[in-house]
Amino acid sequence: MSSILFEIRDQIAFITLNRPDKLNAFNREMALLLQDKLDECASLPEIRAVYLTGAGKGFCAGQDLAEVVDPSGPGMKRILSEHYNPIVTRIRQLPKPVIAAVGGVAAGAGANIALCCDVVVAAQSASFIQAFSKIGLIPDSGGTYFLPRLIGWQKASALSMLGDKIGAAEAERMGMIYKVYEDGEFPEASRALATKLAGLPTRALAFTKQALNASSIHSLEEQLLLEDELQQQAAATKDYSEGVQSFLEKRPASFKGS
Ligand code: T3D
Repeated sequence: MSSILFEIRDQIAFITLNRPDKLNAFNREMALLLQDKLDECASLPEIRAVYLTGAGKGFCAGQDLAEVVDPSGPGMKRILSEHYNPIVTRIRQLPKPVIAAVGGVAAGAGANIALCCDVVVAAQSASFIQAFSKIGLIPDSGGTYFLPRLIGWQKASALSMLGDKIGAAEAERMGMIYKVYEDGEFPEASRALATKLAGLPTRALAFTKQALNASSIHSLEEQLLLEDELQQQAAATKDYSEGVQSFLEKRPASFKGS
């Protein structure tokens, strides 16, 4: 069985981290395969949203710790530069919305890969752990970038150092994630959200993502210029014409992602 399951349905790419007996911890094979699948998502125009989840009871327990002590394993340098950094970069640069559907524990790199997605939802019983300090590491996979921006410096600092386990409801309260669903509702509700994202004007969402990516390093003046530039591009899309036309005709819009 492959460590990544991949299926395209109704314009959504469903990517499932699939090492359930290890809580979907990343080994090299899984990390490289995920990169391939994200590339496929970027290149196939029929894909308009990506749904990233984990098989079984966990989302992802971060790095497979058995692999780090394996003398034939990739080693720390390659784990970051060839596994996690390219995954996070691909997710942030993918010109389509990526939803992380966290159905169980998300720890270490698993937590931070979830948090770099565009929309993060979780089941009530899911949890998030910056597990790094427990084994003498620092938060990677963008943790030191995204976490303070999501929940503020103080909470990010405390969670990174203490490695507390945060339940989904608290994560939602803190602004770490978008929404929590009851466990029974979670699969259907999170897939419905992916369906909604796939039906929105895909190019406008891509421009929105590009603007948000840039916002943390830009001055207000630079950001206003970028918004102007991207808004011109959005206004040239067919979906923009359809959005305006459907409003004037008092009917639901039918966006095609073009
Ligand atoms: O060199 C580097 O490491 C650089 C890369 C760093 C990136 C990172 O992600 S560092 C952080 C790595 N992750 C962790 O430290 C988390 C380790 N896991 C845990 O602390 C716990 O498993 C959890 C809190 C996530 C969940 O606890 P629990 O009690 O629900 O499950 P469990 O019983 O601990 O785990 C179930 C199985 O999954 C178990 O296998 P077994 O005994 O049934 O055969 C466990 O060993 C396995 N497992 C869970 N996490 C990992 C793992 N196996 C390998 N690596 C893991 N990370």
